Amino acid sequence: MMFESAPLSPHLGVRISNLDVTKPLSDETFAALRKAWLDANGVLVLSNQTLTPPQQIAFSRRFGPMKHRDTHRAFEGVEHPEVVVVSNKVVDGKRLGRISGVFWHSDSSYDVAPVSATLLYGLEVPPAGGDTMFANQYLAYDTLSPRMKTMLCELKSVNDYYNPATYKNRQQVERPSVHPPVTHPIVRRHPETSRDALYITRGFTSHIVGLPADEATAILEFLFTHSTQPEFIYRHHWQRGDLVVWDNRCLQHYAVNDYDGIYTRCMHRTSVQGDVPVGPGEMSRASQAVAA
Ligand SMILES: O=C(O)CCC(=O)C(=O)O
Ligand SMILES: [Fe+2]
Repeated sequence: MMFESAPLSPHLGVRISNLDVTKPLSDETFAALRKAWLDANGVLVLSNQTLTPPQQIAFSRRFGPMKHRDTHRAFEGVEHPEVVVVSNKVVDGKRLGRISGVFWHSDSSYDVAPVSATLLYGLEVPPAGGDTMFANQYLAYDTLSPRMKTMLCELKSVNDYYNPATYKNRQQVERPSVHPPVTHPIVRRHPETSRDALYITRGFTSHIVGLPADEATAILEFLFTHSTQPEFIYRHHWQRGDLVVWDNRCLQHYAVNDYDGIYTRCMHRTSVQGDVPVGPGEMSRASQAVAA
């Protein structure tokens, strides 16, 4: 057997317990790992890893081209531009990294081509708290009524890094010119599984294109609550050495900040460049155009 796997919750997540990702992985083993990740609806936990930043980068590259740190990020952390330090640690009076994602979101959904996978490695984890929650967005879509699905498949939303709902958390005084708002389909077809998932988040989705604000707010509020209900969630309690790989194309996540000021936490984060999101309607129109 290439590795042992065990489900983490009924609807998402798989733990791989006996694979050292610093060792050369054959294409066959990596393909099996990728399949396990997709089959587990996008949460892969690789336990007991010991990773230097170059080793984490090398493994992350197996998932696709690396995304470099955004230039606006205030904390450089380690010298590799592919690695972001996610931490509340203070060393010599300076913050080592930043805490991020303390709201439901999908990574970089405010970008035209958002990241596909994010890899977060737990170097120093609190003895309690500091969990990360993941919500299955295939299930969020599948459990809507047929009429709601039909309506949402035609709609696009506006996604904004400076969404007022979360902007207050960003400690920025003025809105810089980077990160203009972008539009994405509300229902996203996953490019690898071809399954449809909801693609809105309370963190970054601000409007619905073509709807008045009051209608959009009511629909979005319903979707935010529906898509993050407890039944759709796996809550990861970190062990030191966990490497968690999540799929932003079919998940939302939320970094629970219940530990800051009590315990320290330090993670290394890499992310993989993804595709421009495409909705089911756009797919069928594109295939009709090819057929015509
Ligand atoms: O710190 C975490 O658990 C996750 C933070 C987050 O949202 C991210 O790194 O994308
Ligand atoms: Fe995140």
